[in-house]
Amino acid sequence: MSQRNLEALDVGAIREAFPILQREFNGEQLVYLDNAATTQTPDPVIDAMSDYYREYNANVHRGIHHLSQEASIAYEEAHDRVAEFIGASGGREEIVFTKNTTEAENLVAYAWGLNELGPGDEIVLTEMEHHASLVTWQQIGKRTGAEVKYIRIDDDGRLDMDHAADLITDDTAMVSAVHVSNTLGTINPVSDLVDIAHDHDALAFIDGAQAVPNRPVDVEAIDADFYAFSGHKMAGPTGIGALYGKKAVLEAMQPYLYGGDMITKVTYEESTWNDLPWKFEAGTPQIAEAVGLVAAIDYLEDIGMDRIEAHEQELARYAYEQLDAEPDVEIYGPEPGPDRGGLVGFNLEGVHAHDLASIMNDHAVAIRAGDHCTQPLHDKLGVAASARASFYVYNTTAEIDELAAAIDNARQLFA
Ligand code: 7TS
Repeated sequence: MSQRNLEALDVGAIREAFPILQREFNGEQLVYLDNAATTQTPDPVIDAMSDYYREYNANVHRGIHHLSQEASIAYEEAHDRVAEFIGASGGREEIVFTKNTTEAENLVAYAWGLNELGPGDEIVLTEMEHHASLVTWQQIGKRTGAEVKYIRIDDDGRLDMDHAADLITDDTAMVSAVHVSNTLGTINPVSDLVDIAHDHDALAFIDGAQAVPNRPVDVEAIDADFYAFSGHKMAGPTGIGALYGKKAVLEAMQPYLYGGDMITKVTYEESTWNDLPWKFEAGTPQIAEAVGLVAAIDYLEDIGMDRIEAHEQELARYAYEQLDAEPDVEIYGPEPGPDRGGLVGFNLEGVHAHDLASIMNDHAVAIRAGDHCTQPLHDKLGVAASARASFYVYNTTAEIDELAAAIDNARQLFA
């Protein structure tokens, strides 16, 4: 991507929409590079949620009164907007709102996995799964007798697709794979994985927590049976995520949570289930958060998902090159290119990632340090922890220079 494209995105103007970026610590302006954990929230999202509480806060699907009607319409239409955003032509029936990506994984694991899996079945994951998927399917495996297998990664942090082709067989019932690794930055060839899964009549679940915020995603082009992401990683509020599911697959599934709103008819003996997606949305849902998520989607689409992707690729390349020039910095994951997303995980020799993050924090540079909920992957990399800088639409190359300066600082302190 050219520099011109980067400039085409007016980062200065974008930053003005994010009040939190003005914060200072120890007299230094915040440099927020922990976007893979959670992104910051722009004024239009804050305003939309504030308007909801000021103007039309009410419970949904149960009131005849004006406020409930307005809230219900906004809440229902939020499903349509999410469907449109990720290319789900089935509309609201294919979008279930959840708390986050983790809950979407659990919904499918409980509602589909517990009922459908048994001894002899296999669940295929990748070695770079987030705990949200890894721990969930591991437990479902233990409870059902299904065996969990892992597609290997190579030394560059890419999936070994030959191994995937060997591992996925007619015994495979579910392939669950991360779209973009939150630790390595690898963008996986998920539509190829889905094709292999379908060749063997297995279902495919794609964890899009690190993909939907940063690039155009078309779930039907990927052909995933399930696809999940979180609002708080895409300029939206916490407390809301979405599970996309193909209509026929969702229809065949039992509910996950029982209670109000997810039923059609209830007697003392029996209950029948509501239509999609409400069958999977028991109880009072995240109404304000759904309103906020729509505002976030509008905000991101106004900028353009392709431009956001280009901006992040550029920042990731810049950061990679800065860090790669340091002989004592080890970077994880593939080299910059079309299959690497907007984050860089690394370690500075002789300095624990937590100490590094703490020194950076003294300079108001916020990064993540730890295992990033990928402990088995860290075991495989041979480290207990790593540091990670992750970028979003409001980050600049100047902020990456500050990251590099803070690394210099840490090196001197520990020398
Ligand atoms: N999947 C991936 C790939 C993720 O990166 C995360 C969160 C999740 C699932 C879970 O998302 P949640 O919204 O349900 O929590 N990843 C991170 C991270 O890298 N640092 O903090 C959270």
